[in-house]
Amino acid sequence: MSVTVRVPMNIALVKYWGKRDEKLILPLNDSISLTVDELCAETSVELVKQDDHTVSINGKEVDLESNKRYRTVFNEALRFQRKRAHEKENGTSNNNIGLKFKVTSTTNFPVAAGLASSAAGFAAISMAIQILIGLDETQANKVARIGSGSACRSMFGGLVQWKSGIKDDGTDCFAIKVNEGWNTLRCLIFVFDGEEKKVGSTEGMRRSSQTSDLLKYRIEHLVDKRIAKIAEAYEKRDFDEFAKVIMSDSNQFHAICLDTSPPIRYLSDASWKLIEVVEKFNENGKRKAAYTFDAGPNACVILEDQNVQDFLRFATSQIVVPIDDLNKISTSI
Ligand code: 2P0
Repeated sequence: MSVTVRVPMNIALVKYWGKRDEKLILPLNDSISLTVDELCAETSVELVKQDDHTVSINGKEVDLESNKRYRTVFNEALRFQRKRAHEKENGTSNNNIGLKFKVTSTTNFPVAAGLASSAAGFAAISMAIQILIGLDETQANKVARIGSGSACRSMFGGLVQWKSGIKDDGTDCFAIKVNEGWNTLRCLIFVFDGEEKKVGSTEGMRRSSQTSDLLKYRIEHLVDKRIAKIAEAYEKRDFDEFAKVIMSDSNQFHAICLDTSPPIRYLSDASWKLIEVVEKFNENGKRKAAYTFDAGPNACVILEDQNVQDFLRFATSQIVVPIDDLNKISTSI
């Protein structure tokens, strides 16, 4: 049997940065994200008779020796399956013994552009496996998370919170849906650079959690308040407050990267130009657009539908490079 799912990416509004356990991928702080419906990974998973698991992404075979997380994900899923078989039938039968996962995945957005493709990818693998071998929701969420931390937030639509938990075994660490239905929200993605980032998230998080005092301050004093403010603003459809918190947290995340030793710089001159454009667009009256940047220079601008055209016109008049050359991806949330 083959199972095919389509799973969207998500963009963090209050960022996850730092792990309390690198093996189980347990974060130091809660984070909250928006699921971006139209940017998806479409993934088929089957269990077949072959020598080893295989993964193909956009037609390219993945080397499972240098991308070890896939094997971790498959082994954990099979462990859950064995556990269930044992509980149900006293360990007497497991029909899938000797079978290996065959994963075929395509994304409708550039994988190397730092657009959280791994989040959509691992969430899709995990959801397909969930259906294929019968995992419960908590198990599937864990399987996604150990593939890529932020993947556990892609398993729901709308506004999603990933709870860090405090337990060492991670049983209180999972994502939950907070709210959905702000149907007029849109997300514009500006791809300034399609190259892989110089400092990967895993290394960047490790460095920041070891050296940044600002990271500690943010976790102790700001993250929970910001998540509550985002949830409240979303509930009230208060875009002005929503945008204020999103931009503060993005800026502080990049300040933490600079507060890291050696420092990490993810934003480029183009990113800064975009920040200036959004700040200028928001200058008079209430905020109508919010930028947020992950571990790379590409921008995600969140706005309400009625402001998209105005923003694009304004941005085109401000940015020297024609907007069509920026690989703009317009999508709904
Ligand atoms: C986030 N990022 O909350 C933050 C903001 C990047 C900046 O989650 O090591 O690929 O697999 O847990 O999930 C990127 O990190 O890292 C990320 P792992 P992941 O979206």
